[in-house]
Amino acid sequence: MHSDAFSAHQFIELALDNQVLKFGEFVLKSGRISPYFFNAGLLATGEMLSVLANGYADALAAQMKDDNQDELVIFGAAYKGIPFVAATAQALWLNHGINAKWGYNRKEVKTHGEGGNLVGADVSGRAVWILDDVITAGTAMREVVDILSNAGASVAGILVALDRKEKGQAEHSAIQELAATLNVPVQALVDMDDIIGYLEADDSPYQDATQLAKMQHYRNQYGV
Ligand code: OMP
Repeated sequence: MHSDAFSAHQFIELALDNQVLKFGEFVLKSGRISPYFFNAGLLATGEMLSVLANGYADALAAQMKDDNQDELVIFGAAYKGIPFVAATAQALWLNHGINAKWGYNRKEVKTHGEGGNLVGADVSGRAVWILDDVITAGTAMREVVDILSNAGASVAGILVALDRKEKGQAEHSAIQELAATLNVPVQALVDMDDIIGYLEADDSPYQDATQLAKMQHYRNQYGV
């Protein structure tokens, strides 16, 4: 199994080539109007899922260096975090020999069979790494933290594909707020500055001065 080191530049290019990352005008969950949107639902090929999962697995393996790796529990937030957590558990095993426990939530509570809204590894009493796609203002992530807390779990860390590096509830970025509130590492594979840096790069096939100006303007408005 080959596993190249994750490259933000390559990931951004792959995302643009496959319309995962798009430029235009998008209304975000926070109500902000953004000149770009990252749709992780379109990471819908074996190659893209592998690149993402290998990136998540490398980041987690680096975080776990000094800890007991057998204690690693990873949790995917419904819905988009679910395939990512499964693929990452596999990448951790195949690339790093780390046998992580993994689970996820479902949005609809099941009232028959085993019941409940959590699936997979038992998270009760465990410190869990949350995997998700994007952080903007941090609302989605705070909901996941509540789900875990209601299940008797604590948060060991947060890992997302994209940190849009935007203001959260106040002047700090959503990631900074989460890190400060929970006192855990919060990490992203790629952030808004990487995307701007990619657009500025001389060798970028997506060079576009108008788009770059819109991105910079948006960053001035909502960025930190
Ligand atoms: P917050 O809850 O504001 O942090 O927004 C994060 C969520 O917004 C993600 O989980 C996505 O559902 C969605 N989103 C994207 O998927 N891609 C983006 O580029 C921006 C958003 C967004 O609406 O902010």
